[in-house]
Amino acid sequence: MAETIYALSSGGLPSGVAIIRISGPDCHDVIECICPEFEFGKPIGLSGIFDPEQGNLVDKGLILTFVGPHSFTGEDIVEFHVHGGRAVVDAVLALLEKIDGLRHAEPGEFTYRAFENGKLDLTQVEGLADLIASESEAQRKLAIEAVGGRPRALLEKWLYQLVSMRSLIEAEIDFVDEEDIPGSVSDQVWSQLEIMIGELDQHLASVNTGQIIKNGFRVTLLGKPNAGKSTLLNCLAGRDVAIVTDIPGTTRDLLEVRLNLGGQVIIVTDTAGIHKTDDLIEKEGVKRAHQSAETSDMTIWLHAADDKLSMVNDATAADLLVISKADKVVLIETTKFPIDYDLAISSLNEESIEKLVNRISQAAGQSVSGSEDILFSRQRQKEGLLAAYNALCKAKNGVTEPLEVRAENMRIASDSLGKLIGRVDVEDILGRIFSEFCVGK
Ligand SMILES: Nc1nc2c(ncn2[C@@H]2O[C@H](COP(=O)(O)OP(=O)(O)OP(=O)(O)O)[C@@H](O)[C@H]2O)c(=O)[nH]1
Ligand SMILES: [Mg+2]
Repeated sequence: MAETIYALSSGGLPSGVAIIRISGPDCHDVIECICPEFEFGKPIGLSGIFDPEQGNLVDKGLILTFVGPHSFTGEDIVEFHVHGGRAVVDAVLALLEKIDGLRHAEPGEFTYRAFENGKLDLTQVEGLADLIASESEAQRKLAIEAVGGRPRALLEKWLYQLVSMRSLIEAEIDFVDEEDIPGSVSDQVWSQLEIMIGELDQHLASVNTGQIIKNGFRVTLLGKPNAGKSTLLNCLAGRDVAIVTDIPGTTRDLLEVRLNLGGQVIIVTDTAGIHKTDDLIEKEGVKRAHQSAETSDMTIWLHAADDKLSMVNDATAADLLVISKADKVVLIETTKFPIDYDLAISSLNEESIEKLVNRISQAAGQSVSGSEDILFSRQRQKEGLLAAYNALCKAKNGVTEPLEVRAENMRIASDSLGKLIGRVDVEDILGRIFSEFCVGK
């Protein structure tokens, strides 16, 4: 029988209210022991919490009980909503620690029990982890769809369809010698399979957008040394994140800032100035700058307005060509700069920075357009969908192969999809998924 676990489920202390949650078979005894005025099974009520040894009142709070299996974990659950003082929470936790059969929960253990008891599938567990970690509106929307079970429902539909398709093929294999079977039963399977492959393809195509929402829209600032990249980073962050000097080559490492623009997480990376150098450290910095550019969703090349030297080739490959230090020359509106640029900015001119922020925000928004239909955003999910897609394509295209081989490929696809909801052979990935949770969830 499972042990009864407890933990503080609400956030940092002190707080107005703190929630201590208990799950497991001993909930009834816990209530009897420390809340004798309350009756387990009553959904909610105000009650004193007493130290059973001394008989004194520890705190007074709301008690909620959920009788299993109608609870988050599927087990009996009690929640104490107590005053959020550190000493109050410590005292209540100390009471629980003394009760036989109770132990403190591990990170994610409540959710693990919900999964074990079939309350949540793995896509819902992942959604929950994402919801708790969400920083932007777009991330929240994506995560709540997963918690609500849309990916699970779709995967279950596909699994159901695959089972029925496979049974039709099995039937044809079994009755292959009987002459009165009209036509080929499995013919209808291949057209159904084609539809499923199309659906998988569509969801695979949207995983990248899901990943941008989940991991953030990545913007890399590039340019020659002294172009004003670090100054721009500081302007965007609204604080002094990067060291700024007039010495070329100040920045060597990559420096990241997370912004929340237009409901999306944007990660801006400042880089070392790109130029030819024999200095080992600078060389490494330039290499990292290029690597960051390659993995970004948007690159911005800064070219200082007072830099009369020619542009570096990389500039033209950037998504946005920005003239920086525009205050140094009378550039905005009046003179036309000798190169085609998208925007001119100056760290001394807030309005110009605002314009750049709008351009970034616009690009980020475009990168996730149509995101309402995105159900999958994790690498694990992408790999599972892709494995299923490949196996189904093999099954469909293997027209010269025996039916048994084609049916086997469909089974492989089922297994890949089953892994995504946690139905088959997932011991190895459980640890990774549940390690994302904090204690109390
Ligand atoms: N007048 C003016 N000076 C600026 C502006 N932006 C940056 N600077 C100055 O230009 C110099 C270089 O700025 P940084 O932000 O360190 O340039 P960087 O591109 O990060 O340089 P590295 O890290 O060496 O590659 C500093 O002295 C800044 O104060 C601007 O918009 N206007
Ligand atoms: Mg710099």
